[in-house]
Amino acid sequence: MAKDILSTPKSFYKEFFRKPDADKTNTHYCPGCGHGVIHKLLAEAIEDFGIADRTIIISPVGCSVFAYYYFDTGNVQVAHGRAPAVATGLKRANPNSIVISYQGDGDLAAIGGNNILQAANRGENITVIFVNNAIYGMTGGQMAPTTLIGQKTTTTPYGRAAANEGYPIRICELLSALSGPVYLARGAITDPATIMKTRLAIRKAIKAQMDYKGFSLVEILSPCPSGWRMTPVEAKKWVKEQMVKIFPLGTFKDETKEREPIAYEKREYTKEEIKQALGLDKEAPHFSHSMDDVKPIWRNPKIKISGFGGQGVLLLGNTLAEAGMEQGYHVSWIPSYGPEMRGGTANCHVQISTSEIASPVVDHPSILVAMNLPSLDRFEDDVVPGGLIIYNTSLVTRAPKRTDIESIPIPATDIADKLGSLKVANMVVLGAIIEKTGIVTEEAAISALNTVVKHKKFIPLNIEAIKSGREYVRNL
Ligand SMILES: Cc1ncc(C[n+]2csc(CCOP(=O)(O)OP(=O)(O)O)c2C)c(N)n1
Ligand code: SF4
Ligand SMILES: [Mg+2]
Repeated sequence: MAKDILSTPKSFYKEFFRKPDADKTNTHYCPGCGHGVIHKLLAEAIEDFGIADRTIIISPVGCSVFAYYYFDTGNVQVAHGRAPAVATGLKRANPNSIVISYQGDGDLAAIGGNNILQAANRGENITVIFVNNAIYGMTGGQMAPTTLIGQKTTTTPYGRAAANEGYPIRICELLSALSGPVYLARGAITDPATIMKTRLAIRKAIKAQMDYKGFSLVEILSPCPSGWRMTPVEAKKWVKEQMVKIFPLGTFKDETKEREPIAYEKREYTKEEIKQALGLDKEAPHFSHSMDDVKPIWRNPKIKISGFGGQGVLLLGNTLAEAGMEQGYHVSWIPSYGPEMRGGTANCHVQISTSEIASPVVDHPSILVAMNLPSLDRFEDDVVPGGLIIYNTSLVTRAPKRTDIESIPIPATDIADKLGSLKVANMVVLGAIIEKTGIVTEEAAISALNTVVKHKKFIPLNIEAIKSGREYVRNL
């Protein structure tokens, strides 16, 4: 027995080779943290059920973000709160997989509150391990939806007050009201007896999924000594004496016996049907183009387009990518949103390539478009030697400092203003790109506009702006 308790489950890595630092045998969790014990209970269940090869564990944002260091299973890392949505996709694409969404209370009950509600309500055949430590552990101890009344956190320094922050959300009780879930239980890991009950609950939840019975969730009250500013012993005691009062342990729903297994419709599609469904069966407009005619440094260009939110940088990138696609190339386009909308830089990354694109990220562009000064300040140094910077002199008040790049100054906003709308400054720049580099043709760009511009009545003005940008660069 002692050997069993101390041994490493097979679905757990013995050494955490994915950890970037030299220390490959210790977890990244704080002493006394509950995540480690919960990981072990989960790993043991996966091993005992013999399902490691078809299990996918979803680690979200929070202290469990690095779950993939530990589990020798499939792993997917997802955006904050979105694990139930990703789990839904994974499960529906492969109903025979075992999908386990491993989420903290901030992740599941705050930012992902609606995600979990909807997945549970749909009765998705997934298992959720919900680690409730009554706080945002990873970010230093802010209040979570499950924080107790009176509990001090960095965002409730005087203690959570119901009048101000409302009451702790009881997820098991809340989900019990829905018809979708088949199994809901709450456990803890404070002493051997509760650990054994939690162990059983985890197994029951996974078994429900294996039997195609529907949505299962096990909430586990888990100590966070660092977030709570307690010793590991005090933290355990606090779970037992305080948390359990608000979050009683037990089974809240168990319909595993009564429920009929979900009968997934077996759907197999031919390649042609898939193409048809995705609209890829139609002949795409094709414009002949050869990258050989492009100066080597701009061939298969990696482009970064940056400016204020509202300057149309995303649309410009989209148009370029679409035009590249219409010329028969592989393309990628990824936008970067964020606080930029409030005054920094919004940017997008575009690649147009004769070969497959491994990663859409453009860290070192061969072409940089700077629509405003912060964009030039931020990205100038990243441009590859010999690369091109096109900058909007209407707003960029300095020339690039680099001497190993080419640059095109163009008063895009002023030209757009003369054409009647500041909004087409992006298309003026597109014209400049076309004229200077030839990476896409004007015909392909105009055709692309038909796809990317929603209101077709603006297309003629956009075309005029492209032509103006070309003309400006031709006359430089
Ligand atoms: C979209 C987004 N918003 C906010 C954050 C910052 N953030 C990182 S972890 C976290 C809270 C995690 O708390 P919880 O889910 O309870 O996990 P724990 O660390 O307590 O295990 C937050 C808000 C983020 N990474 N992404
Ligand atoms: S901060 Fe809390 S939840 Fe995160 S590793 Fe440390 S003890 Fe665990
Ligand atoms: Mg938490």
